[in-house]
Amino acid sequence: MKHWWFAVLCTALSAHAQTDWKLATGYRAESFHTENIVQFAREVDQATAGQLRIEVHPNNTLFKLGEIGQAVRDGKAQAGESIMTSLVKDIPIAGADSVPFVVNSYADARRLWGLQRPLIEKHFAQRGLKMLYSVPWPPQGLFASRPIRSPADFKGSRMRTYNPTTERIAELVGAQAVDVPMVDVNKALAEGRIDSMITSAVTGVENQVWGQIKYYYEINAWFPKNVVYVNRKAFDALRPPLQKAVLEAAQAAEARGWTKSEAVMQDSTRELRAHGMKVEQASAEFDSEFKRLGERFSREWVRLTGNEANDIFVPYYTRNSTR
Ligand code: PCA
Repeated sequence: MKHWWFAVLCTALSAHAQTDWKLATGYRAESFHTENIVQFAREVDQATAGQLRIEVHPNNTLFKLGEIGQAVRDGKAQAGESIMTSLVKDIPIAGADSVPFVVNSYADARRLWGLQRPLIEKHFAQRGLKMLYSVPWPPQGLFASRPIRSPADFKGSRMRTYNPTTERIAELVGAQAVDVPMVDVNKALAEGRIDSMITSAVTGVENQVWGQIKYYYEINAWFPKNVVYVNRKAFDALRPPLQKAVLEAAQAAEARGWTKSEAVMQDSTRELRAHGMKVEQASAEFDSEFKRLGERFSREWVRLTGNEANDIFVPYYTRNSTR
């Protein structure tokens, strides 16, 4: 039989009942992004003395990467992580970090994020979401099974794509676009379904691409970001000290994530080399032809996105980037 004090204790605790959030992500548990989210959740748990628990569901297990934004808007999961470019159909300005050859360094990427952030916050708020933080993937390089000297070398080959930028690039170079989620790249390679892809060194390492892919060109094409957000109603339902704990942990996660991304870039490039891959700069010919394609992409993107593109790129280019 329960003691009377047990009932009293339960009543006292229910004043600060535990809230549970589910956070959905499309990347593996071992991904540095996911590890960062898990640490964010741990910090929230500690700062709120267990009053807010965030359960992280990695690897598309709760919702698939492309469905997470809508699921969080609908309240089917309280929180989620998306790669920003997966939201461009609904929020075109989310694609600003995947326009090729705008950003060449983490310093540039930070500056771009500073300009993009208020717009992302606004669009998220309009859709019932609260943006928490954003962390970049390492720069996007070119993986290829054969040496690539000019964009013409892609003709008739199959290029793995993961967003509208990579799809358009495949089209512009005359390759067949093959959409493959990040977590299935190793499988697609083993099945011989792709010849090349543009992604980060760490994605190459996670998928152990060295069996089929021998070349990695450090073209630093763009620095795409993942963004972590929560359903606005779920956030508003928290008492103010809990909201504060979430925002503080989010700020720490963003700072930690950016540092980690840069460290991961270096470690992964080293690992590709250690597995016998040739890590090279692209030839001058490739570089100039590819940059021309990049310019064409930028013009198309600005036309499609309208004024908000200028809100970012005019101030961005007013101060010189490292490009
Ligand atoms: N890896 C993810 C997105 C960008 C990156 O570096 C992918 O390849 O899908």
